[in-house]
Amino acid sequence: MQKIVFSGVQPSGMLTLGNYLGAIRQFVALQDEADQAYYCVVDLHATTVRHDPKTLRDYTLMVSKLYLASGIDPNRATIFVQSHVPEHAELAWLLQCVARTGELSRMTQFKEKGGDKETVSVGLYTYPVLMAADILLYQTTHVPVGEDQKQHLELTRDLAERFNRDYGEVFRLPETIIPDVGSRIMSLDDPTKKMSKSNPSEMGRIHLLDPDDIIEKKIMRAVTDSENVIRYDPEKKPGVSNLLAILALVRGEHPEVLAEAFSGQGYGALKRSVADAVLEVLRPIKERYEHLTDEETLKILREGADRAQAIARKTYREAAQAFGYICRESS
Ligand code: ATP
Ligand code: LTN
Repeated sequence: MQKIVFSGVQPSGMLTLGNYLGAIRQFVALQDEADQAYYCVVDLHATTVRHDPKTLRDYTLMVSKLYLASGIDPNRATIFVQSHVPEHAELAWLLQCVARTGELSRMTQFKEKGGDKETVSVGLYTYPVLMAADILLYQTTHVPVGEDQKQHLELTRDLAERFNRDYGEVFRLPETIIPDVGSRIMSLDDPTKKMSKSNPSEMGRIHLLDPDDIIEKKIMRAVTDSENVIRYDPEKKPGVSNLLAILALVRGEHPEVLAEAFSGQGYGALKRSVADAVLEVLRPIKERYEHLTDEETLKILREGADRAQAIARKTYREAAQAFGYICRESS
């Protein structure tokens, strides 16, 4: 069976070190292993909360460039913008008629983003169904994501299974790939919360394009604890463990082993090593980003959308036909 990888990132802000270590690094590794890899900039998802149209356009281009700068190769993977392939919204509608309000009400991310308020958009509520459509359109076998997306992937499998059972075998059930370490990089100023690109606190996150001195400052000021003992214990020592996890990921080592190596040293030494490692891993990304033009990025996105749409259209038609919508053209 072919290995088909799909994943997406929202253009809802500047990408963070959490996005890179939790998701994008896996995207780069998987483009070589997979028979097909699709990496989408999910702009339809980014409009489920209040947004500024101009900022959305800027971030859409910026995230696309950061995909390229991080090492995603348009010759090995298909990079595209979600709204350029309308089948995503079309299949989402069909799947909204398969999904149940009960299962969407149980989505923890919806609740965390204010789902109890009457003023949140209907799009925020149905967002996991759009995500299922993204994945199922490409007959995806593997979806690399961070820990926070696990529940959405379970819903995707449930919807695919229900559709296949009730209307005929159209969709493949995807597997989730979540890294053991790095699936949840925590905020630097509040290590009990996830490092998130849309959180108002700037000091909690490292942007991939932050200048070196700002990165150093954010890491050197990271919240730890008063014990001054280096130990990997995410429950009891979330700040120190987060720094160890970041260092381990960047160096390709284990956080427990690193903790041993740092034993007897203070938090200052650990922070210095983390800062140096992060600066080194981000340097080539920043350099490549500077050299990418809007024109060449837009060309890659157009070609990506053409390739993606050819596959998406085929799956959508199969699903629509199985569901009872008659075809406009004879296919
Ligand atoms: P937002 O703050 O707008 O919700 P986000 O920073 O959580 O955004 P997404 O676009 O939702 O980012 O996520 C893109 C990918 O990055 C997803 O696979 C997600 O699981 C992963 N990811 C996001 N934040 C982290 C983090 N702190 N640690 C590890 N992975 C993360
Ligand atoms: N919901 C995800 C982004 C996302 C996604 C996808 C990830 C949208 N569609 C399909 C994997 C596969 C998020 O907020 N991180």
